[in-house]
This record gives sequence, C-alpha cells and structure tokens, in this order.
Amino acid sequence: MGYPKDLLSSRSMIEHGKYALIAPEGLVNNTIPGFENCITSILGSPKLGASFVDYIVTMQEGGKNREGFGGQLDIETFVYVIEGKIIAAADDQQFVLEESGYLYCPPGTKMYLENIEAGESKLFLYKQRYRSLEGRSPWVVSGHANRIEYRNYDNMHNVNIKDLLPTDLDFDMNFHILSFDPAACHPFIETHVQEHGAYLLSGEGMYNLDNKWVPVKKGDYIFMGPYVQQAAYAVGRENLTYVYSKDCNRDAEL
Ligand code: UGY
Ligand code: MN
Repeated sequence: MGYPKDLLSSRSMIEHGKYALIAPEGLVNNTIPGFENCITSILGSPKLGASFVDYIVTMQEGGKNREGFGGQLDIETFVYVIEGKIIAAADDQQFVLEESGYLYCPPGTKMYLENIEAGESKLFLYKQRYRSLEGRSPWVVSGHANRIEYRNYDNMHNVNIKDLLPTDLDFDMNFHILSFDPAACHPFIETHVQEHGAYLLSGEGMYNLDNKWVPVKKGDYIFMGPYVQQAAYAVGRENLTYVYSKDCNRDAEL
C-alpha cells in the first residue's frame, strides 16, 4: 500500500441503523482472540445497528481457530466458504468445506476452523443471539450451496434463490443465495422488518438502499436494517449473486 496514487475516495456508505455499503478497499484488520494467521474484519455489528455480527475472514496458510468460535448457550454461528478449502467442526463433527461450503452451529456448540488450502481461504462468518421457541431447538447443518438446486424467485425465470438451512420453526434465521441474471431485478422494492447482512459473490448491480440507487459489485458487503427499502437491478455480463442472512419463524417482540 503506502502513498496513495490519487485523491482519497471511497464507495462505502454508512447510515447507522439503516444500511451500509462496505467496499472491500476500506477494510482494516481486527484482531479477534482465537483466530490465528487470519486477516479478519468485522462488517455488520451492533455498533452499526445490526442485531448480528458478520465478519470477512481471510485465512492464510496455517490459519485456524482452535479455541472455538461461539459456543455460548444463546449464540448461533454460521460460516460460508467464499474461496479455498477448510475443515470446519461443530464440537466433534468435522466437515471438509470447499467453495460454497457452509456450517451452522446451534447455540451451545463451538465452531472450529482450519485452513487446509495451499494458500488463502476466504470466509463469510456470522453470529447472532438465538431467539428460542418452546419445544424447539436447531441442530448442526452443513452442506455445499453449489449442490443445492435453485428455484425461481417469485415466479421469475431470471431471478433464482436457494435456502441453505432448513425452514423448520426450530431455526430463527436462514441463509439464502439470491442470483439475478444480467438485466433481472427484484419484483418490487421491499420494505420489511427483517435485517440482512449480504456478501456479494459475483457480478455488478444497482442496489436500492433507503430509496437511493448505488452501484455495487462482487466483494461488497451490504447491511440492510429493519424496514429499509431494498431492491437490485443486475447490470454487466455476469449474474449478480449474493449470500445473505434473514431472520424468520419468530413473532415481533413487544
Ligand atoms: O429475502 C429477502 O428479503 C430478499 N429478497 N431481500 C433482498 O434481496 N434484499
Ligand atoms: Mn429483503
């Protein structure tokens, strides 16, 4: 890095509590206890107004978390492999995860991570306080998103979605992958109580955040707070595809 080549500028946009677009160029390393040989940046967090925490983790050769991430009795965690190859463990169950691989750990279950790529692995990591429901409890889930079939989103052939977690009431949130063919868009501008943390896996688009259209692309992170207007148009030649979290299966609390 060192001396800049031009006047300093940034594509990032932050409106605390409402939304944030965080471009990768502005990220700095946050040292987080337990993560060794990892470059870790906190993205969405309660300080931004999110009820969860999202991280981008670049595991270097030999990168690991052997102490365990999460594991508290009311904290659930999720990891998605953007690139590379890792071993992810939920207490004593081990999974080899390649690109698009993921692991959900329910409350009380620690997540262990180890890079096994001869190079870097890049992860999208998440934790949230689980909202319990009487008689229900979630379980460990792992898979590869690339092996899950897409289904049409809202009857549109050029927008497709997949769910990464079961839709049972035991789960209080889900991760989805939403993909827009070039020129496709949402059916309407959404306004809803649920929050999202989204990591853009491919493509370019114009994203509506709080009724302002902003250009976005692969590698960007978007936080959408409760009720913030949101929608996308895919532009360019690649699909605009992102992985994102969404709360579900619970009533609003008074
Ligand atoms: O599921 C959703 O709410 C999703 N369609 N939101 C979004 O893409 N911003
Ligand atoms: Mn939404």
